[in-house]
Amino acid sequence: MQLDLGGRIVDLSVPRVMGILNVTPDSFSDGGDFVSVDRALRRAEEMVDQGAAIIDIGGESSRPGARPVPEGEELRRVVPVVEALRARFDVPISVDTSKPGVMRAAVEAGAAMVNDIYALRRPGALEVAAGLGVPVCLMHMQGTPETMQHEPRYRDVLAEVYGFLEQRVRACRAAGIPQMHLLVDPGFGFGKTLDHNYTLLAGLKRFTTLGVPVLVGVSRKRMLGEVTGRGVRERLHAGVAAAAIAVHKGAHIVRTHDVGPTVDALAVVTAVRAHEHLEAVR
Ligand code: 7PM
Repeated sequence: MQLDLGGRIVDLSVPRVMGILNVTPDSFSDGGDFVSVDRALRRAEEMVDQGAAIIDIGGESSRPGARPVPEGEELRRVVPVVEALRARFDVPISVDTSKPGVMRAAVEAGAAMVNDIYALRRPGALEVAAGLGVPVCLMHMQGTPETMQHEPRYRDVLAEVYGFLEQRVRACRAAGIPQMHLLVDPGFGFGKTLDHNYTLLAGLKRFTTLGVPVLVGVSRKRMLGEVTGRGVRERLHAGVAAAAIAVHKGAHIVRTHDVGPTVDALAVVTAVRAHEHLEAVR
């Protein structure tokens, strides 16, 4: 399996790491200004040096309970960072957004991929993404970021998330997006209890039967905190373990804040996989 990101072919027969680059406001800056662009560039450089194959830029926090960000605000945060990154590094850029206007502006500025937690369900997103001609990651979410953690419910979480992604792949194909431009993601933490999240991780192999690359994001999430008792800044080791398990169960791309440690863990999984193949022919 491979992914064409603006002419750079990413070979997914080995697992790849997508580094998370948040350009949401903090106490130093509200995004878009020199300080935040400069800081984003330095963070991106660090992740590229650590082996990130893709940098995912997001300007809207999708944290549980988070409120939506106006489009103008999101554009002001994201577009200057895409342009600056594009000018300085060769790494393919993904834009983490659900807004068609932001998708279009980011791709015009040089982004090679769209990562959408709404799986192109927001009005106009499917049509715009199809017109852009770039790969799209379709993520499952039950509810919206504001409400998703209020009693998530499934009859059969694996079957329902799988069915949703299968439908979204079909809708995208019908809208003219080629299969080779689609990725799927079960959306860990997006309208899921602890039990739902681990059912999905344990059963992840099933998603590979959709015939498109599987991307996962578990980095620093509550599902790690709940089994370790650790706060968000202490979840590195748990996240690396979960990333290794996800890849062992078939994930092609791991989206993470912790690129270096994840790259090392995936090298071990890849070595084991090579020896599974050797074992099969011995
Ligand atoms: C606070 C809590 C801020 C959680 C941000 C988050 C995913 C994603 C996010 C994912 C894909 C995070 C999340 N998670 N996109 N965007 N898959 N494709 O932990 O799991 O980064 S936002």
